[in-house]
Amino acid sequence: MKRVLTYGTFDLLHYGHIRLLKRAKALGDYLIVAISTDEFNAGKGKKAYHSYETRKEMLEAVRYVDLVIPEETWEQKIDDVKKYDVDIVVMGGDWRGSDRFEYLRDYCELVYLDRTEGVSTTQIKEELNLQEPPGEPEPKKD
Ligand code: C2G
Repeated sequence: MKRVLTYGTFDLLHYGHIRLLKRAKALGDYLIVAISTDEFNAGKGKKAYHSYETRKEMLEAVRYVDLVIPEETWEQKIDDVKKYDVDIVVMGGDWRGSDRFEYLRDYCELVYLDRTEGVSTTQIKEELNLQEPPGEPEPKKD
């Protein structure tokens, strides 16, 4: 039983996330996803659209995901690898070579997967913000 672990915020779940999860699961038999809590995100200067509970609920509905746990600190990863008997930590390529992950090579395999181009939570938020809110169009100013 090969156990895989990945970390992320997974806000406004999109096909880039799904493809990451699908490929991560394909590397083993059991996939654990540690999602950033709202408090941890605040520490990253990020505010997710969906709460931790909602993001957890959505990930638990993804067929590739076997367990969702909270990511509360940068420092918990070694404990996670030991506690869940993890063989491989997987992250998207934007983390390739990062000090936040490279030290894990002493504890497990570390795999970076290419990001899916053309989609990101930030881009979705920006594009949605550009749309007129539904309802009455703005009165024409003469
Ligand atoms: N991802 C991807 N392709 C995209 C967008 C995201 O492959 N188009 C991957 C990211 O590389 C990451 C995962 O999906 O591995 C989750 O992305 P985010 O929710 O943006 O995660 P991030 O903010 O990078 O948080 O401790 C690490 C952090 O929690 C990672």
